[in-house]
Amino acid sequence: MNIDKSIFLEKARLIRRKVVETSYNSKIPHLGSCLSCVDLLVYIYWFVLKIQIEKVDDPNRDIFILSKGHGAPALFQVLAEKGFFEEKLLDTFGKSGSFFHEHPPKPGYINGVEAATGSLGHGLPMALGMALAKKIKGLSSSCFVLLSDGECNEGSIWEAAMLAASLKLDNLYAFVDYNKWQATGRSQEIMALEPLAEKWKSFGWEVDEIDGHDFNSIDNAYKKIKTQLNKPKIIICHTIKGKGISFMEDDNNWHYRVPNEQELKNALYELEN
Ligand SMILES: Cc1ncc(C[n+]2csc(CCOP(=O)(O)OP(=O)(O)O)c2C)c(N)n1
Repeated sequence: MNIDKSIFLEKARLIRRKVVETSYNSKIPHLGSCLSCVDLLVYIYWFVLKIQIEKVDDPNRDIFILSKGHGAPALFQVLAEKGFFEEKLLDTFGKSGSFFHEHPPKPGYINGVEAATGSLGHGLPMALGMALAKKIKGLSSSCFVLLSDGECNEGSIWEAAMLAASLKLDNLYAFVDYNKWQATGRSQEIMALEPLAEKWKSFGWEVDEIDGHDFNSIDNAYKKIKTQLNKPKIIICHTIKGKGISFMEDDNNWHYRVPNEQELKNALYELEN
């Protein structure tokens, strides 16, 4: 089946615009972190997940967990755009009493949010448990998780990596948003991750490594690893923190900074042109 790349580009640009506006309005940070994973979220939600929004509690739905929970502003925009809830609810983002905040809350408060994340290192273990439950129940659906590179410093990631391979969980898929930065510095300098692909391979995972902003590369990698049986799968996606806005790209100040009025205007201008 041929899939329409223009949907990917159009949605990614729209989500980026909304994420920047939300950060400006709410003064909530992690803009660089959100922008680096927008393309992956769009690919996963528009082209991979099998979820009927009118049946979000269907036991045989696919599950997505945003393990890098600080990317929640991007996830919320994607969920709204997919119709999981009224977009208007996002006007409460960051406000007292709202469930739309810096990180996803526990399930039951926002349609489509499957796990509370934000404490890094927990999304993969949770997805593993859900993937195992699907196998035990004989369900055909899968679990997907988005990790960040700094998050791969967490021991819980590697414990889950070992167990998932040992359980042959071929219904578990991970994507790494490998933007090479953490909160305060370069990932490789803080705790060397490389050779990352070889590490996952040696833990028993099916691995591919691609440009995480290129639709065709993501699509080809996903279609290829999908055919692999008896192994969990991971796609290491090389990304750029702040992707899409020239003055934010690869500038880790945008981990914590929020745009001022002029920067907002400049960013929106770039996303229009
Ligand atoms: C267990 C844990 N420790 C520390 C933090 C604080 N924290 C939030 S974002 C972040 C940096 C994460 O870097 P990375 O995982 O590479 O994600 P990026 O923002 O670069 O996409 C940290 C340390 C956290 N959320 N969880």
